[in-house]
Amino acid sequence: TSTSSVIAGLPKAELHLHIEGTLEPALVRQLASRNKIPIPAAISSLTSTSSGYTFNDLTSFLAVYYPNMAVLLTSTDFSDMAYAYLTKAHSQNVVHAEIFFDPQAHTSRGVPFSTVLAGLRQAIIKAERELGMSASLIMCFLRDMSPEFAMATLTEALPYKDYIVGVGLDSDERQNPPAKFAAVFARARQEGWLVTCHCDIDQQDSIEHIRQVLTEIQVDRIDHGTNIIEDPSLVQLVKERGIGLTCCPVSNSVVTEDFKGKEILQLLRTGVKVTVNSDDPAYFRGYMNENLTKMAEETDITREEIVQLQRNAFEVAWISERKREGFL
Ligand code: ES4
Ligand code: ZN
Repeated sequence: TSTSSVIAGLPKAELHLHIEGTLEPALVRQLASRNKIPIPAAISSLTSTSSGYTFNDLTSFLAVYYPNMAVLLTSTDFSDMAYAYLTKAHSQNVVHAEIFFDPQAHTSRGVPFSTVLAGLRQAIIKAERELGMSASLIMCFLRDMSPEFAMATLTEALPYKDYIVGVGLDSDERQNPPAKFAAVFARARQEGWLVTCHCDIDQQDSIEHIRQVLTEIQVDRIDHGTNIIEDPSLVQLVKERGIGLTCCPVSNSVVTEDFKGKEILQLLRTGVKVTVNSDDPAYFRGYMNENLTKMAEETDITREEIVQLQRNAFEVAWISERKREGFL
């Protein structure tokens, strides 16, 4: 069998996926039309011959990503977006997905928190029933907004605590260190939520940010975090604690020059619980299979190691031990 059929056939868990990053251009158009609002500029400028969005860095990506969210207004919009992703993931044999959502990107536009959550939750329930999939929600705070807004968002989420498995930190990392949100994450942990933070690749203060999430925030996972390879003592720490790194090679290749395949593989071979995920698949044009295929085509990863990436994902997934045993 070919490597691509091994990849396609593997039961997979996806642990680093922004639901707002699954808005395909066709769905943006459809939701704009349904809500009788203008098609966002980045979409209307796409030519019929191009297959999708193009970017070359994080800034150019975020400049399209946030404006496109204007089409998301009703709980049905959020449900349709999430169900479209879950259907696509299911077609690639993803059996469990932990889905990031950015409530502040919606409440700051006047969409109620309850509308966002109700829609996402509805899609998850439908996917469990109709596709036999398992999925959960991770609420992310926008690090380029204030810690006060993050804390207010946390408070707003408390009535829905049981519908959210944990909290994360995303958006623009420049000048926005994890420590800025230490009090927010301390409160989240008190409330019983699990915790993860983005430590994007090749940031100005990558190692310092990774140190902060491990020692000041006490994360359970790190999103990206690939630069940890520059500091053997931090690598040792994540190994000892069994902390997972959710890496996204296709995303890396779009927002920087380097997909970091070599580093991802080296960390895997060192025994770090590395996983491979899609991040914003509609924008970066790669769902789970395409991310694993990129690793297979552009590194010397073995088939056994591809299987190990998925074993890692189930091992560091935020699920009950009973459910974990069922997957492993
Ligand atoms: C993101 Cl690629 C990336 N970086 C930071 N924040 C994000 N949110 C969604 N995608
Ligand atoms: Zn991400």
